[in-house]
Amino acid sequence: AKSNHMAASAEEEQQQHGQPFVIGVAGGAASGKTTVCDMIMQQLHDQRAVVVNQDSFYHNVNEKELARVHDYNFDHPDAFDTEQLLCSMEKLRKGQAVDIPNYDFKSYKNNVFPPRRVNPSDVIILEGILIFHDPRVRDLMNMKIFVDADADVRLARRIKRDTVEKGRDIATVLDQYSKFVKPAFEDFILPTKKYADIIIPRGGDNHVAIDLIVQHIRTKLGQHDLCKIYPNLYVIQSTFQV
Ligand code: UZR
Ligand code: MG
Repeated sequence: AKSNHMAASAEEEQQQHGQPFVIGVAGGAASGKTTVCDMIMQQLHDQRAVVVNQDSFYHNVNEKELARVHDYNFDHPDAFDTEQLLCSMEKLRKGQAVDIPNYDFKSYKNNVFPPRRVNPSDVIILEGILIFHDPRVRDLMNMKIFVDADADVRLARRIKRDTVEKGRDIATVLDQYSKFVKPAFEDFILPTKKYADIIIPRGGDNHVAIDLIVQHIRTKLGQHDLCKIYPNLYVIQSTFQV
């Protein structure tokens, strides 16, 4: 009940103070989150919109862990610096620019220079496997999307992606999948699906779902733009709504 109350207040704040509209896009690794975000961004080309990736907030892997990096669980909630993610998101919500760490998947370090400068925007899309895990992060969101894809589809995509983009061999990818990726999906990612407002089947292939989501975002943005131009309109609206 508490998180419901917080979600409602995020919504109210967004409408009253013209705060950015924050969208969370979660889902298993290689489920199509990035594609969904790209499609939303394409359709919102006339708006100030930005994507923030949870990947950017991976902890540095230290020397001791690096020696046994195949035993390091990148799919666990503790692999991320959630405090820093929260801090960056809070600033963006207040309309401040932030520098977001630049994480390198090859060196496993988050201090690649330069950091990424993210400017204040009207729509902020936060994307990542575990962004629904921490209630404080969830409470920042005005809309929560879970991208659904069957496990075999995710595994097939992941093999392609990790061999082509990350130069890994298939044996390593499969090993990591059964050791970390699959258990973490079942233990930490799938249980957060219940927090979603919208579940998109077939990820980035689902054009109807993307169209509906973009329509909703435009409606919400229209509301807060009107409030900016006619500050009294909010009072009239709320009188009728109560
Ligand atoms: P998406 N990951 C890496 O492969 N290397 C890293 O240094 C950090 C993360 C993987 C991570 C997770 N797990 O499954 C995936 N592993 O990136 C999430 N192992 O990526 O959300 O884009 O699908
Ligand atoms: Mg991705």
